[in-house]
Amino acid sequence: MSERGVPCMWMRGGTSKGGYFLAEDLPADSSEREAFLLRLMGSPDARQIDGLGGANPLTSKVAVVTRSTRPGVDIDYLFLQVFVDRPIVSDAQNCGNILAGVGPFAIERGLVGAKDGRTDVRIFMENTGQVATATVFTPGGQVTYAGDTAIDGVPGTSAAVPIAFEDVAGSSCGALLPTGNPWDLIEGVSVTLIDNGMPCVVLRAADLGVSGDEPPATLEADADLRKRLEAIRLKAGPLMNLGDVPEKTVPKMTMVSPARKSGAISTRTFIPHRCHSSIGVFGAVSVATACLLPAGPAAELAKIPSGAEKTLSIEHPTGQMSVVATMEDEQIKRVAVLRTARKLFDGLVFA
Ligand code: NQM
Repeated sequence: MSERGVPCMWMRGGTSKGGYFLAEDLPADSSEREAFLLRLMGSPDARQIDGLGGANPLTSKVAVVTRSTRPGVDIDYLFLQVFVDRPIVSDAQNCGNILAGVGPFAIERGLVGAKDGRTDVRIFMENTGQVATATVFTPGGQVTYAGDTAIDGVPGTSAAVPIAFEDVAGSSCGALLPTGNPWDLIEGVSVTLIDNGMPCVVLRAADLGVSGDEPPATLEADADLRKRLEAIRLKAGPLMNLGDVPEKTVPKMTMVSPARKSGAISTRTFIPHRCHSSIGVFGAVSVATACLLPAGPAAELAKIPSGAEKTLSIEHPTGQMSVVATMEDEQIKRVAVLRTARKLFDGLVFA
């Protein structure tokens, strides 16, 4: 394996970065594939010095892509999180940021034919068994990454990749509200346990003694805060049908506080042990959904726009992520986000 090299594209997808592979180029055996990906990223090692990982969970990610045999779907996408400092490769969560690069990658590898202008790519997300539609900019039938769309958390601009989701509720927990309640009490703290694409525990920053607009590094340095968040998370996992979660990257822990700018709500998210420099895509969708519930820590703080199509800007440490929710009978019918992606490298990797 190491001598011949393996075809790989390195891409930024949204505010994350990682390796994109065709499934056929990776070892078929899952433990061999795991060993390969750990060597590729240089894990376990906090600096990932002997690999391509960027020493942060957001830059230690992998997409495995294959042509789909499912009706109405173009490609299947499996997301793998390669832990930085532990020898673990996990498929227990999805990633909507890495998803942004999957459509362009599939077109570039010839799995999907491009139209002149824009090409819709229907993507089955294997981690959660749900479908997303990504729209890729393809003038003249070629993927083009350059464009004028800016997303917070990424410098400069690139071509827009709008992504729409239908029915992502209960992606990993079996139900939008796995306990059936808009809020529960854990360790004396009011929490919303929610999964609209990503299992999240939503709780008020003030209930944990922080204001909720601290920089991620300040929050990460607060050992008491981290301990309280982890104690709540370990109890939330089984309640969310996720089983025991000490070795899992879900549920995520999102602390909410009133919006500081023009958004709906302000967030700081532990994913779950490092504080996100922005917020995950499905994380933002789940928090936006928590804002739209009849009660709970987010619903009580959020500023909700009127109308059937609601744009909720979720504020995060480096700006805002807009989630557009289309409502029907007071339920969310469809959710859309805007991302960008960029090809950084295409060649052979050695691991
Ligand atoms: O929630 C980080 C990211 C993510 C996941 C994480 C993501 C999502 O920003 O859809 O995108 O929460 O682990 O890439």
